[in-house]
Amino acid sequence: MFAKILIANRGEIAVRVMRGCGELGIATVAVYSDADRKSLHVQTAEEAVAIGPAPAAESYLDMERILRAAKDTGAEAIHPGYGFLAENAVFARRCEEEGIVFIGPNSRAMDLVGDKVRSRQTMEKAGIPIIPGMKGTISSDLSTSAAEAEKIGYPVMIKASAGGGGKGMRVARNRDELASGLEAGMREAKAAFGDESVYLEKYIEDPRHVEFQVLADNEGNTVHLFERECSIQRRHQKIVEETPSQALDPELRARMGETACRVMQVAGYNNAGTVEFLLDKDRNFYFLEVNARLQVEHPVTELVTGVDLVHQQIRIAAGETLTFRQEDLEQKGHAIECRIYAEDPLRNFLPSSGTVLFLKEPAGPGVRHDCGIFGGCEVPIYYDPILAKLIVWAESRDMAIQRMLNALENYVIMGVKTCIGFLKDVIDHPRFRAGHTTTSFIPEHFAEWQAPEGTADLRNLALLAAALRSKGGGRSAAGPGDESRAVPTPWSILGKWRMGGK
Ligand code: MV4
Repeated sequence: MFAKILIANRGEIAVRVMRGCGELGIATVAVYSDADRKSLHVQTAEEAVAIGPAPAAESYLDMERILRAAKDTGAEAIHPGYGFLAENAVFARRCEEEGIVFIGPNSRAMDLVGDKVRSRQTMEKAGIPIIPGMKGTISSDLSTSAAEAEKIGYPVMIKASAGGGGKGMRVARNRDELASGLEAGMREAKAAFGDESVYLEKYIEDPRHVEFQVLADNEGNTVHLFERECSIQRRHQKIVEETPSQALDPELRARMGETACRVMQVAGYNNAGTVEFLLDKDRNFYFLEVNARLQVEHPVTELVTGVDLVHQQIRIAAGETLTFRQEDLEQKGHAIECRIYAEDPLRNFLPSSGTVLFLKEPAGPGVRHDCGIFGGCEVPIYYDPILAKLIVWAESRDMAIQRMLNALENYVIMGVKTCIGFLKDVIDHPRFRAGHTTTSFIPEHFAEWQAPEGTADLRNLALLAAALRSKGGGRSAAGPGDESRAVPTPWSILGKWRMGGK
């Protein structure tokens, strides 16, 4: 087992991985940019190495700086987290060359699954259900494309070959829409990926996005840890995830899980990975892609299966074999995750930065908060705006929903704008409560969402005023029932507030 691991990431995932290392008795090394000098992940690790200025390209994406930090501190392995270099096969190879263990899949498997067109072809050959579509990429002239589209049958989806995350995607329901969709799709693909090539697939109407967590050790033992329902997305960004999915029954779950394991075996994959599927209203599922990293939403799987995925990643990377078989794994209860982003819902979810003036974390039975911030820390503008994840577990989905709403109600972040208010309305929505949510749920029901005016904001402002005053007044904020204290506190101010602002 490793004695020391370097975490090549920042924010909540770096803190979470450090916690996993600490539980295994492994020392941790943080790397940080100038903007993150005082951040939580730096304070959490035993050692910390500055790797450059704020821009990610000069710090968290600088492979040689990170490798140098690992060698200088004697770290035997690097955990990449998600984003940054997590799915960069060149970095995985550089680690292998330097004799440093990359905690993730081998670089050959990463190359294969990272190439959407190549992995589609590989999976089709292996009999994995893929979305019906054309071979290779489209030629530019319309008549050939139109012939391809006729063969597939409208509606068709235009997709960027180099793409992902929905960039360059267009739906075409007829030849006219195909012409305009191809033009727009190729232009967007060129701008986003420097590669305008696109291909056509059958458009799956209003699908669910269901993914399966897989673990594979270096001996080829492969298991799935069931599904995650990820259909609640805003502009291809997942915001709420849960497991089990309301759309699966045991038979469909077993078929999809077995398929996910087969995808990973065909890809020669090892370590943790996720197989993404689209599920249509007739219970047909189609392979979409493999995510060769630990996902943001991994905690819901951990809460329902009792398996710590970071521990498993580290053990597999250290050469250990899985200690459980598929039949040993089961889902218990229900888990829901809300992603807490520093975004301003009143300004079209524009990223928000600044100082966290006040943080009140949700807590209680079945409440997990994977958090990358603390009261007083800076939220820089340079990186992905995820601040934390709020995850709940309960015996039933209805209880998990109630627990999540209570937790969101008791979650206060002052100083930067967040999507907490938006999340409350999503979780409380009748369609969510009923489990009737596909990928069209947010666009259809929250396109014009506005934060409810009124006490919530005023309440938070009262908290902020008190927090600032108690910070300035030199006396710590008193708890409830200390109204007599000189320094006004959130509680003393709130005591005068009754909901409704009377
Ligand atoms: C599709 C699709 C429907 N039909 N492909 C989204 C990004 C990438 N993960 C693939 N995605 C999709 N591919 C076909 N042929 C639906 C999605 C999709 C989606 C599309 C629009 C808006 C939100 C979406 C969320 C998940 C998946």
